[in-house]
Amino acid sequence: MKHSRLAGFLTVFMAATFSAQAQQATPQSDGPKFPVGFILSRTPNIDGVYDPNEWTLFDTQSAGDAAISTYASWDTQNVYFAIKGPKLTSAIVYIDAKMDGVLNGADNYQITVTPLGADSVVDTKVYNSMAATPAAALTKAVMGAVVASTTTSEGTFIELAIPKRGLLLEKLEPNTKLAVSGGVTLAGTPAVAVPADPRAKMQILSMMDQMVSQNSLVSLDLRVKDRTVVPGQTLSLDFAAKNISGQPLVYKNYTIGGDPRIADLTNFLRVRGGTMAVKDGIKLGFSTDLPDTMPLGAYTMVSEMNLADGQSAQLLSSFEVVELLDLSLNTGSGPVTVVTERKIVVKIKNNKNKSVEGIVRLILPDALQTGLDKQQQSFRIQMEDGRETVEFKLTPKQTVAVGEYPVKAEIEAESFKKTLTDAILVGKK
Ligand SMILES: [Ca+2]
Ligand SMILES: [Ca+2]
Repeated sequence: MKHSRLAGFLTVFMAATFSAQAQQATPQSDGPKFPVGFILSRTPNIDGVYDPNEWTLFDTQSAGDAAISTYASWDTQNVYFAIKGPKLTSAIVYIDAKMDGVLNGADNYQITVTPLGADSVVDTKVYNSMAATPAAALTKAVMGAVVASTTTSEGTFIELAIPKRGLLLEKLEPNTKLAVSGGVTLAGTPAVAVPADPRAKMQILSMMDQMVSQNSLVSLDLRVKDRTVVPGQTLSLDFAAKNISGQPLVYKNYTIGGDPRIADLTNFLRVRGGTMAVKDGIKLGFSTDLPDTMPLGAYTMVSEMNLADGQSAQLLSSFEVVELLDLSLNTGSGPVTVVTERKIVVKIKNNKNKSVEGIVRLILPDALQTGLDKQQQSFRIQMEDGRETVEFKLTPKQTVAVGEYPVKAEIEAESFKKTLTDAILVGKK
């Protein structure tokens, strides 16, 4: 690795040639401080295991000697909550999706997790307009929530994923806001709820894809062209650090790399220390080729400047790894009769920043396969977010028996391969 002594406003463009190195996690206690109420985009592993690289803390309450910490996270598909505390028997999360009051509108959710442990059940109720009691009860299936919790001698940790459709949200994106609060029931007799009514303590959370620690010496900034990437794609970022302290600023080093969850999958760059003149700074181009096996989800890149006096400034920037293609299979509605034509449609969206070519194969039971106009078709989508519709025509032969038949569509493009399944009903003529 080449070390550069950076004097003045120097731009160093780094090709993806840096060897990957593991990065040490910064202890949260004396690490950089981030503004409260902003939630960074990260996809946590809902396994009941606490990992500080998955969560943003937004509330702490005390329960006797113990602390109860409430965390949140988000990605384009889900909002996530976590609660860490002493031994608990249940947890509750309130969400006011439109932030217009917890008893106003049909956007008010009470999500209860009970009992805790392997048999955790999520129970969701919707509080409706002007009603203090739940107007409707949703099951876990309707809400689509997923929960995991563990209790050890140290206490209980709960992780909860709530899909956007469960909250009737069209999109989750930067600057989406939700009013939320969390509460728990402490293990023991009598059962004590902390706080008594979490709805009195709603907090507004803003979804962010970038966060900078609070400090008055250096401003960290980042430009990223495309935060949504697919496995195998190159992630390119332009970092900038500027001295805003009013006097020459000595720094020990400046590092850029993936958070500890992905540190061995991304490049790591360490720039040796130096001095930034007043109002002067450093610009760094950084790129990293994500492996084809890159796990899907939202992760962060961490850029950190360690200053001479032991302080550090940190910038956390999220990116989300999505599948190469978004796909859907539509076999039409209602039964198809023999000797009539039915369109079977595969819709494809390209999530890559380059053109993608592939093949769609339609696989039906033998009796139906011969009624297809084509067995397979190729497609090519030039642009990112470009869409293509691949259409097959099925005309069941006279001899096909009435009944339900499985339909499979195999889609292959580059190293991506996926099979969609549906069914088609052949009815009486
Ligand atoms: Ca976890
Ligand atoms: Ca409301």
